[in-house]
This record gives sequence, structure tokens and C-alpha cells, in this order.
Amino acid sequence: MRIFAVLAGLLLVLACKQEGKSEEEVAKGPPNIIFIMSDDHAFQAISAYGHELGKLAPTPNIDRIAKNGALFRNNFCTNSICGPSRAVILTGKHSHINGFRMNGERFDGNQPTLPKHLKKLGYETAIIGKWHLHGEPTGFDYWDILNDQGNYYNPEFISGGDTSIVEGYATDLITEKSLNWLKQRDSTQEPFYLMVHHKAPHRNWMPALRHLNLYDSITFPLPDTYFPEFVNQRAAAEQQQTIYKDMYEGHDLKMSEGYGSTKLAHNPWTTDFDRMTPEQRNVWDEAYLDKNNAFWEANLHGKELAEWKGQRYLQEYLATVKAVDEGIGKILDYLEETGLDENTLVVYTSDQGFYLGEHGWFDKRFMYEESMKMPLLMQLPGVIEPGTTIDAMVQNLDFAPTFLDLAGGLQYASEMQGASFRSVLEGSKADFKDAIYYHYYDFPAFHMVKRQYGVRTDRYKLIHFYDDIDEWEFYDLEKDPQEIHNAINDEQYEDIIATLHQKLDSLQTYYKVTDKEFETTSKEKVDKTYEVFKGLRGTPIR
Ligand code: SGN
Ligand code: CA
Repeated sequence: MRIFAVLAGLLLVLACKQEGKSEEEVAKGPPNIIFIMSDDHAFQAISAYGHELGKLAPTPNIDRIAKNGALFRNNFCTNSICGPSRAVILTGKHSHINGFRMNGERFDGNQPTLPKHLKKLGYETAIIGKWHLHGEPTGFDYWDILNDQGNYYNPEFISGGDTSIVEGYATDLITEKSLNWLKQRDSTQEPFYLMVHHKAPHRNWMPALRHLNLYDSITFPLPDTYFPEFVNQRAAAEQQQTIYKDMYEGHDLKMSEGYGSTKLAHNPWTTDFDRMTPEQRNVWDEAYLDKNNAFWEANLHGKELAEWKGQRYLQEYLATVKAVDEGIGKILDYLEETGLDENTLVVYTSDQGFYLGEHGWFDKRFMYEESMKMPLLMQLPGVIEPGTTIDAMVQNLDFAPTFLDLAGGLQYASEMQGASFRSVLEGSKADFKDAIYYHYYDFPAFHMVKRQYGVRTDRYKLIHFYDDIDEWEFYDLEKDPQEIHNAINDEQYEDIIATLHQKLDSLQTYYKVTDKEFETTSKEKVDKTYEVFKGLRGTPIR
């Protein structure tokens, strides 16, 4: 018996040496992976990031992941928009290679993806929540997805070809469905890869009924850049995602139609409120009555009204985050209670960043920091030292290779464009990459953010806005972290800008960007789209 044990031990040591893994890792087997991603969750709204907003509206459960593992301070998306970011995460390839460059396009589900590779490695795979890539998910043993963007209240879920309306609040339902999936499986069998994709806190920021008055008494700080000037920033000047110009008073800001009225203005869409049951709607109206009456009574104009709108936006956005945080707490509790946490990589991220009033904005799309940066927190005992802060630049492009590496299938990442940052997780301080390539295509479209591409290093950023304009911008992030001084013509940066141009060219060659990616739209189409969206802008400041 003893000889047998010694022999088994020896074999284990040999096996570990071969694979480059520690004894403990081999004994544990490949880790389970729970990938939790919300929609449009800004890092500013996560308390672990130390931003003022996060401190006032804390996310204690998301922060637990950072305490148990790592907080990434420099994680970036390649293309700050929903469907495209999801496609990059699934494929480990830039948008122009995976074929999904903008929301209106269709994801080719026949291509190799992370879940398909993980299945080959013996993983059971599942996705629950927002999919938003059109068509049915491929590569998943189980899927239960929201229809398109999904709704906050009583949303439609599609599973195995059947669509059903489920009564309840989207965030809670997604958490519940994920826990149910975890509970029904035999955890002693194959490892799993579970994607938990929340709709929250996507527009139109409808919190759970229990959170409707959560932040009513808190005044959140609006950024210094809330009323911008946009000097030498033409793309920024011509966008349509300014809180006090483009938000709808009904759909976004949920203001009642007039003093004393409990009826909410529905401009211009009604569906979100009409989905509610009468009981839900009563709770909602009750919660909004006093605050909306107070608003109408105050009769605000100009700057004050613009600030009120920013405040309402932040209160609702942050209240919407609350249920996400609670849900993550439930998942972490379950993992701890069952001991699954010992060998589960837990990831929390968002499909992109988001503006919480910076430059006066909501939404994303721009290569400026708040939308290009994605929150990222990861825990995996034995691999990631608890309480680690990671400054290395990584990207959503690198998620798939990193997970494959941890799952023992790095060979499948060879056809991907991202790279595994496992060494960073294990504590390596060496630079992971020295520059990030970014490319956004969705113009002319909702919010009218121009096509743009560029490069970001740890200190500088060079952006080219093209299509109906042809403008370059350059920022020194150390001196100008708010990106309000376009220093493209500043002579002191001449050499640095020249080096960034070279870097940009070499990244485009490396990632196989072709001329096709710089196609422009006809002036007629651009003008026409501006015209269409003009009619859809919010009620202007009185
Ligand atoms: C909807 C939103 C937009 C948002 C896009 C894309 N409008 O159209 O504000 O930019 O989705 O978001 S809404 O009033 O219908 O909510 S994404 O996250 O799916 O890319
Ligand atoms: Ca999104």
C-alpha cells in the first residue's frame, strides 16, 4: 500500500514537471470558470476602484473578488460596443477578423470560439443572460438567453428554441437561473465554464423595485468636465450622447408628465413600463411620486436642470448596479458553501466601460478612457495572490487565451490574436504588452460617434477620427487624464507622436487590418442619419 502511494506520488510529481504545473494544481484538475459580465458597468461605479462614485454607492460583493484575488487597473476593450466586445471575448480575435464589427452585424457561430475549445478539453459549457449576437449561441451545452437587448421587468428568455416571459427582475432572474444551473449539475464530474451575462446596468437604468429609492438622499459628484468646451475635439463636439441634450425625459429620466401626476412620460418608447404587472407598476409610481413632484415644483432651468438630470441618471444607474452586486454575493456564497471556490476562476467584467457624466456624457464608443477601460476582477486560489492590484495592460482580446491556458489548452489559442496573461495572474511584474490597438466602426448610428482607431500606451494615446471627418487627437494621460487638451499640434510631443504613428502602423500590420476597415460612408447617408436622430433627441434644456 505504502509503495503504491509513493509510486503514485512520484508519478504525480513527474506529470507536474512535464506540464509545468504545481502538484497542487494537478491534484485539483483544471479550474471551473465563472465569467460574470454586466452590460455597460463603468469601473467608476465599483468601489474597489476607489472612485468617488463607487465609494458613495459601494459594491461590497464585487469587491470581494478583488480581496480574494486581483483588481486590474488597465484592462481595455478593442471596440467599445456591446456585440463586438462579446464577439472578441468569444473568439480572442479583433472585430475585423471575427466579422462582428458593429451591433447590427451578425455573428458567425460556425467559427472557433472559447466555449467550443473548452468543450474539447472536457468542460461543460453554459451561458445565461444577455447574448446580443443575434442567432442562437453555439458551443454551449446549455443556454438560456435574453431576447436581444432584454428587458428589466418580466423579460423574455429563449432556451432551446422556446421563448417565454418570466415574471421578475432581469438581474435577479439571471442570478437565480445561474445558481439553479450550478446546483443541478454534478460538481464531481467535468469542470464547467459558465457565462453569467447581466443586462444591467444598460440603458434605461431601471433598478429593482426594492432599490427604487436607494440613493434618493445622496448627491453624487458630477465630473469637472460635465460642461465641456470641446476645443479641437470635433468628434466629441458632434456626438449625441450628452445627458442633458440626448436623454429622453420618460424612457431615461422617468420624470412624471406634470406636477401631481403619477403617470410617467413615455417619450418616445413605452414598452419598458408597459411590461410591468399592475402591482409592479404601483410600487414604481409610489416610489417616484414625491421625487418627481419635487422636481416639477422646483421648476429648474439651464445649468440647474442639466445638473438635476445628471443626478437622476447617477442615482438610477448606481441603484441598478445594486442588484448585480447582490447577485454576485449569492454566487460567491454558494461557491464558498460548497467548497467549489477552491478551484473556480471567478471573473467579473463588463462588455465595455461607460461615461458617468464625464464630458457631459452617458454611453460609450469613444476611445477616451472611461469607455475604453473595462473593469476586471479575478479570483483563483493558489494562482492569484489575494489582494493583488495589477497595472499591466491587458484586453478583452486576451481573455480566451488566458482561460484556455488555465484550462490546460493553450494550444487552441495559437490561432487567436490575444495572448495569455496567466503569468500576470501568477504575479509576474514584467510588461505584458506595450500598446493597445482600438478600432470602432459603428457610424452613422445611434449617438453619432465617429469611426475611430488608435493606439494607447501606458502614458499616451493617439486617435484618428475618420469617415465624415479626418482628425487626429493626441493625449498625454499623465498630464491630462481627463483628455480635454488635444495636444496633436504641440511641438514638445512631436517625437512621441511620430513613435506612436509607427506603433499604430505596426499594430495594424500585426493584426492584419486591411484597407477595407477604413471604408467611409457616403455624405448623403451621414446627413440623412443625422437628420433621423435629430428628431429622436431628448427634450432640450428649458
Ligand atoms: C440601445 C440604447 C443606446 C445604446 C445601444 C447600444 N438605446 O440602442 O443608448 O448605445 O443600445 O448599446 S435604448 O434607449 O434603446 O436603450 S449596447 O450596449 O447594446 O451596445
Ligand atoms: Ca454594452
